[in-house]
Amino acid sequence: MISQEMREALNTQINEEMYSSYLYLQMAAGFASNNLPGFASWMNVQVQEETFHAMKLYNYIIERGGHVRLLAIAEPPAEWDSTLAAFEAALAHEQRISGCFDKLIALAKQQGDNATEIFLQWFVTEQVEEEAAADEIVQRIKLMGDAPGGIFMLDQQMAARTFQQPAAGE
Ligand code: OFO
Repeated sequence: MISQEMREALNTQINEEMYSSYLYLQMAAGFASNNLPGFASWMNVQVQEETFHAMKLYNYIIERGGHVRLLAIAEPPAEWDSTLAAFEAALAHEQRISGCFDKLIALAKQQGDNATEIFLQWFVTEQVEEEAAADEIVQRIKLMGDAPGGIFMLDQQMAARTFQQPAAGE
């Protein structure tokens, strides 16, 4: 069993992950409308990843004998000024999510909830990758500067990303 406070905190994190999914779906829609299908495809893979994160938390709460309560998902911003601005927002968002997991782990430690602490370690590793992925694209866009056709070349590379379903137990 997990404590009521821990269950509520994990439940809130499901909502954060669903918001992440919604945020990236909105970004995907913006890229698709701006004729950047590669960026849209990259974001759609991100949507799948975030849904997977939410489901991982959902399954854990149930496995530990808790009840899941789905909360309202906030409305994401409607648009961003540029491709760079969207990825800078994605990076800032991932940094905030990393902070959420740090707080959840602090709570698990405080409660002596070793199982939840170990469970949450997966997300800590995942967040390192998530931040690095967003940061890499921010840096690539910045390096490209105003190079003619640069954004369209990068768009073709972005299309290569696919969703890798983690192995069972991950
Ligand atoms: Fe983007 O890692 Fe979950 O939220």
